[in-house]
Amino acid sequence: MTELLQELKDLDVAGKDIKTLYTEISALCMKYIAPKKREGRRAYYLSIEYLMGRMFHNNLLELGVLEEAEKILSAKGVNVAGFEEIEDAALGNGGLGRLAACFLDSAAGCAYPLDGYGIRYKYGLFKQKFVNGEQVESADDWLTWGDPWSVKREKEKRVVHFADMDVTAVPYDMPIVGKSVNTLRLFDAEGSEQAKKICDYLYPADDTEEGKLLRIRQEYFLSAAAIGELVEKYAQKHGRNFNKFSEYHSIQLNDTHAVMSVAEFIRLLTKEYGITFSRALEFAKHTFNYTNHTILPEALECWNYALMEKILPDIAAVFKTIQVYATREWKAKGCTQEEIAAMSVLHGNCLSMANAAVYVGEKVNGVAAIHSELVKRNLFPVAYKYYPDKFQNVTNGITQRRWLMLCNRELSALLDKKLTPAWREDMARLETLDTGDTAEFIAVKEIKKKQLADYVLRHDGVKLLDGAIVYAQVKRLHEYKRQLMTAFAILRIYYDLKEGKLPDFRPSVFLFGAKAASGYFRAKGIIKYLNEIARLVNNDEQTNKLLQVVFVQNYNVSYAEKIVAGTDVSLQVSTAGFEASGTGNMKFMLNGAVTCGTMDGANIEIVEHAGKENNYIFGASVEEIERLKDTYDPNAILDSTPELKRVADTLVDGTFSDGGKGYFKELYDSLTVGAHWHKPDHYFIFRDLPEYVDALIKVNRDYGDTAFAKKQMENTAHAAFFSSDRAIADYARKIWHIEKA
Ligand code: 26Q
Repeated sequence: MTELLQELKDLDVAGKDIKTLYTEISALCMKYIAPKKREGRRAYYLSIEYLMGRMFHNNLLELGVLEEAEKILSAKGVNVAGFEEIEDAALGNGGLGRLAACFLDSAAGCAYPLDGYGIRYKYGLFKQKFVNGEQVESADDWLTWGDPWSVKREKEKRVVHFADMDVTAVPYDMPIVGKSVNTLRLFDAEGSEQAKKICDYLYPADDTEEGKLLRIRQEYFLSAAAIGELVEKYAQKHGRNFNKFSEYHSIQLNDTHAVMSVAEFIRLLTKEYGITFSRALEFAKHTFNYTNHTILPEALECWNYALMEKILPDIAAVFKTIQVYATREWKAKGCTQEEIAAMSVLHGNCLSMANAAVYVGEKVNGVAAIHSELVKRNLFPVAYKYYPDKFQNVTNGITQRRWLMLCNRELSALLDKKLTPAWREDMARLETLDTGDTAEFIAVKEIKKKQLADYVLRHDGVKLLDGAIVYAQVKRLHEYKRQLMTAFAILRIYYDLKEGKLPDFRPSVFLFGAKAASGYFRAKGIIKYLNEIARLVNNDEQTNKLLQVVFVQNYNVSYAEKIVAGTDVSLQVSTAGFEASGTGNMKFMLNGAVTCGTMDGANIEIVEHAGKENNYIFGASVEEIERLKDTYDPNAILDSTPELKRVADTLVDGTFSDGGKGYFKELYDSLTVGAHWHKPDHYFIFRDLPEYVDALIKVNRDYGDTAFAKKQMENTAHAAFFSSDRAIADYARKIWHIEKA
């Protein structure tokens, strides 16, 4: 890379702004990145989301020139901190999209042959700001920064047919750099105005028929563009005999959003290559795999058959025929009518994308040990009965390159000093960290907290309390994640502080970051409520040196990089059984935060590795929640616990105003009355709240001892398992059967 560094030295920077420099430096780097692909079996990741974040620092790191390049540019008078303003590529929403990005990073990093396919949305996930404490959304026009890391492949465009229009899918390739260079191929839609709309936004609202059709179009557009290409390339090489297709391809469906690719594959083989349906189905069964990311019933995609038929008659027909073949197979196995109904791809007029994925998928996996058990036991029990070998677990992971080496260079340098840089290639070496020696670790944490505070001040205009414990809950806003429970816990602490009941309380900052889906009324209400709590608490002279609440705006990958490094306590408090895995929990752990959380998702494995004694675990287990379901009475708890009632009542007693929007009353009713689709407090906030408050106070008491810093270090020391390098190796071994180059 000496030539690249020489080119950087020769670069004329005079009078150029950050955007121009970004474009030119990225272009220089791209000259040195060439896809290195070998023939043979490859895996393909199909995902509707990719939450890549900034590629600039990551790619320079992978090219091995990051620090040297920064030195060269600084010497020329460039303010390299300016590159922190580069817009994120936020073509995703949350964990599922970030997981896709981490997996691509790890596959390239470990030289596994894995390419990604997705959609090149014109606008990423909306930008968020708060006006009067309420979320205001605006378009995320990420392309104003250009897209210097992608190459448009005009020649490889292909046409995707719908009954009412043709759309041209134009690929843009983003190299994924590591030991090998893989490709993320994102398709843009060209053609009529209506055609172009397909790639405008991620998850367009689907509460109207038009919205649903647009979602179906997106899913098919991705599926048809990707599968069309793979099938065509195969045929060019191997001819019209598809016997060997599955020897060369393993296709991973990231949740159900690209399940139409199964139908497209069968459609192509039967219509264009003269293969029989049953053989095409057999080939599909050896090619596709499905990862489930949620057991929430409302997130399981069902498409109305007639709706799909309207714009994709052949695809709808393939699903119908799959149902016919499946039913034959199930009858031969002796399944009952109920069992067949439970596994059906088409029942009534509903096409179940999950059931299709389970039936056709060679392997079906959950994303953490407990989640994979629930997938078998609660979500697909019948399929598990008849196809037990399909079901696998692959616990999620995160890339240590972005989530430690890039976001926490200070801790990385300390690990280099203590362990030699060998840990960078071999994360297992973290286990040998001497966690009794906390002084330098504490010093690093202080630096990262200071940097976080500077960032929050710049972005949100809020000055964080000096020397405070930082507790953070950053993730999509969802009721099951229970940001509302944290709100109640904070109020409980606030009232206790005012009444002098917490004499030795150490200054604490509660940091939130989350976007609420645009049509999700309650999520928006929770944001407003937390912002109102922040206003009350932060302006109370009696407590505001001790307790601070900050909800940062526009939480995204780049913000997360600051927060995970500068946090002491990671809040992971979902109702047991609902968080499939969580991956933020792993990022915090790696950066030396303790987890204050429930026995849910990957938290369970985190405490298995890092030790229960080094974390703060509370709340009902999955089994207890299951037992509680029928008898749970939140109102009885409120009536017998005045401290809880007092905080819950702030939703309706005039303590806070939601500006007449009705948010708070609706939240209150969801907890005390329920709604036509659920019982009161169906995420069991009042069951877990008292234990949660105790856990938070215990953390507060423990903090400041070297024993607490040791706990934090123990988390870093046992984080190797949560590297996505390990997760990718698991997929490679259990599911894809691919080898490192
Ligand atoms: C479904 C139907 C209709 C419209 C939208 C959706 C939809 C869209 C996105 C459903 C779910 C998602 C995203 C889910 C997600 O991000 N899940 C998270 O995946 C992570 C990676 O496995 C896990 O760590 C998290 O626990 C899980 O919540």
